[in-house]
Amino acid sequence: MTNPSSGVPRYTGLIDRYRDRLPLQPGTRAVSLGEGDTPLIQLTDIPLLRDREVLLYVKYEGLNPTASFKDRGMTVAVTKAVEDGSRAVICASTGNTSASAAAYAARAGMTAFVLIPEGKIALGKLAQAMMHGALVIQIKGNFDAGMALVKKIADEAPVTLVNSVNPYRLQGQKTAAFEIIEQLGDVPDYHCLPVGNAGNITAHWIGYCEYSCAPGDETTDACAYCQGNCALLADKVVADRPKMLGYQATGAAPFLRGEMLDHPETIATAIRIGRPQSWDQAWSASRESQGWFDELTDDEILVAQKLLAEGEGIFCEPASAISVAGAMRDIERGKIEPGSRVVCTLTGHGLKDPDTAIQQSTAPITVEAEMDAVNEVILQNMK
Ligand code: AN7
Repeated sequence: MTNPSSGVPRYTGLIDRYRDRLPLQPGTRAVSLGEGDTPLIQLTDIPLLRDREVLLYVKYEGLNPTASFKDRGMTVAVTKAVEDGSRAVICASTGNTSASAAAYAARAGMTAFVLIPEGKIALGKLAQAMMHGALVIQIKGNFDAGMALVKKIADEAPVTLVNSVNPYRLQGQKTAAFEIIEQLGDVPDYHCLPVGNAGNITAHWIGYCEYSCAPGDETTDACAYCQGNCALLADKVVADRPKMLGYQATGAAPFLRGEMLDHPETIATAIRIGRPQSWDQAWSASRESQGWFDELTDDEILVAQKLLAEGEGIFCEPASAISVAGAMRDIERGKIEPGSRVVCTLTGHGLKDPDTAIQQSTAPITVEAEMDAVNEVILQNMK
């Protein structure tokens, strides 16, 4: 549909936008909430970036309909589930997947079952899953335990698993890489992501490979996911691919330890994951792109979250801030060279986790409702 006053087609979500690159039947109606088309914002207030002449952009995925990147994968997974005649979806989640699954299931008129680790998901995410009418099952165990359970249940019961082991999730999420290339007009040199279950770094690599590949090119591990989509275009969209940098919280860093962990712990509950499902694929993305994994402490994560919020006006959740924390450290160390163009994905909105935000901020000042009292405080605090 075209807007009569501007002539610009109304944006109706990423399935309509990228349908020719998604594995859906031609006539299928998209289950969509208008996801995707998120802003790519350049950071402008950080002296280190000026010193090193690094252009750092954040892809603000918190501006998706349920306030995280999960909506990109969920629109495709739920559309496909409807196409297949499924009536219910199930997932394990550290919070954002459950919020997104609940919303898209509501949109599709399906039932959503979500398993979450008791007491370990941020308040906003819990509110979303409950409000959208999902059946919320809290388990006395972590995400990894929930994941093992839902995989078994989906094998036996007529419910569609919508965790990122569902290949349609990754197909939807790859569109973030397409958007970045279109917004920058080129590929970035580095792409920095938080890594939990490792689906998103895998999906981005699929997207970057698809846009930089043409029939007859050398085969890479990403070809296993591309499904021949490269052949849709006679020419490549871009010539290169970025180096993929994956960052994990120190207490939940299986990629740094080189093995799965049983007791992951971090304040960034979204990435409190010890047994990533896309383990092999994420290693491939890292190796093939000549990128790396690194780890950051909870304190470093919170410093970056605050820096973005106070310095740039961008509020993301703790797990998201790790991408900027990691990028800044690697720029400082020179691992990311001066003059580079870097994109960091801010995977979820800061409003998801109000508790962590309030705990690390200055408490509001309470005064009498009188001019003198308010004036005094203002004068004391003028910058
Ligand atoms: C804000 O919701 O796994 O490496 O169950 O919510 O693709 O897992 C969330 C993951 C990063 C990690 N940032 O992405 C879930 C879940 C945020 C997230 C990640 C998540 P993956």
